[in-house]
Amino acid sequence: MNTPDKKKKVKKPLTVEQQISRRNFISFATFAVLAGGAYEGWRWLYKSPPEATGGITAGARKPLRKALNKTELFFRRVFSDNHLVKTYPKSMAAKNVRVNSDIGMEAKDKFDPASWKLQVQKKGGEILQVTLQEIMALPKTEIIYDFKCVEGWDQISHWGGVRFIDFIKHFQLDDYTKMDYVGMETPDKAYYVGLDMPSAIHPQTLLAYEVNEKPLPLNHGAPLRLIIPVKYGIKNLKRIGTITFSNTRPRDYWAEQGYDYYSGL
Ligand SMILES: Nc1nc2c(c(=O)[nH]1)N[C@H]1C(S)=C(S)[C@@H](COP(=O)(O)O)O[C@H]1N2
Ligand SMILES: [Mo]
Repeated sequence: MNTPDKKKKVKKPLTVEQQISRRNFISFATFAVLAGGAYEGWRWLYKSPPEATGGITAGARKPLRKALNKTELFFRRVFSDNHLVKTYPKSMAAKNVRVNSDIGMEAKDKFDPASWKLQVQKKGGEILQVTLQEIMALPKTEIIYDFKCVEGWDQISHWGGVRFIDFIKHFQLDDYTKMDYVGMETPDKAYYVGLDMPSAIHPQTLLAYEVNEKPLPLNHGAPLRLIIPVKYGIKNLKRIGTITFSNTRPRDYWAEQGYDYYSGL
C-alpha cells in the first residue's frame, strides 16, 4: 500500500551524523585521488632515465635534474657578477678562524709547501707552473666577509690574496675565461671542486695566501687556497694543486655526494 509520503519524495534535512559521514566520504575520496596522483608522479620520476652526467652530479633522474638546472640558471642570472657579497670592517673579523675539514690535506708530513708550485693546465697539454713568490708579487686584494658552511655555521673572516681574474690577466689566460667552467684539485687529487666561470672570475674571488694578514697556516690551505665568497664553504678549496678550464662540468667532490653542484649563495 502506497503512503502519500513516499510519492512526494520530501527531502528530509540530513541528521548531524549523516552530515559527518558525508564529509568524511568527500575527504577520503579527495585524499585518495591526490595520493594516487602523487604515487603516479613518483612512479613517472622513478621510471625516467637518470641524467647523462651521473658521475659528476649524483645521478638524479633526468626530469629532476632539468628542474634543478633551471633553478641554477635563474640564480645565475639574478646573481650576476655585478652583485657583490656584503663585506665587514676589520674589527668584526674572527680572531680564531675555524678550521673545518681537511680532505686532500691528510698527508701533512708528505707535503712540502716550499717546493709547491701551482699547475695550470693549458691547451695542448702544456702546463703553466707558478710559484707562490710570483703570486705574491701580484697586487694583493683583501676581503672580510661572512664565510658560510653548508653544515650550518658561518663566520666573518678576513682573507688576503690575488683576485683570480687578476691572476688570469697577468698570466694571459684571458682566452680560457670564454670556457664554461674552472676545475681545482688538491695536489693529491683527493678533494676537487668545479666552478661556473662567472663565479670564478667574480671580482671577490681570490687565490688566498693570508688569513688575518698573516701567512695561511697549513690547516687553512697553505700555500694557496680558494676564497670564493659567492659560494658555500665546500667550494673554497684549500691547498690548490691544479687548475683546469673546460666546457663540461669538472668533477666535484661534494656534488658527487649529492650536494648542489652550483652551491651558490
Ligand atoms: N682540500 C680541502 N678543502 C676544503 C675542504 C676539505 O675538506 N679539503 N673543506 C671545505 C669546507 S666544507 C669548508 S666549510 C671550508 C673550511 O675552511 P676552513 O677550514 O679554512 O674554515 O673548506 C673547504 N675546503
Ligand atoms: Mo663546509
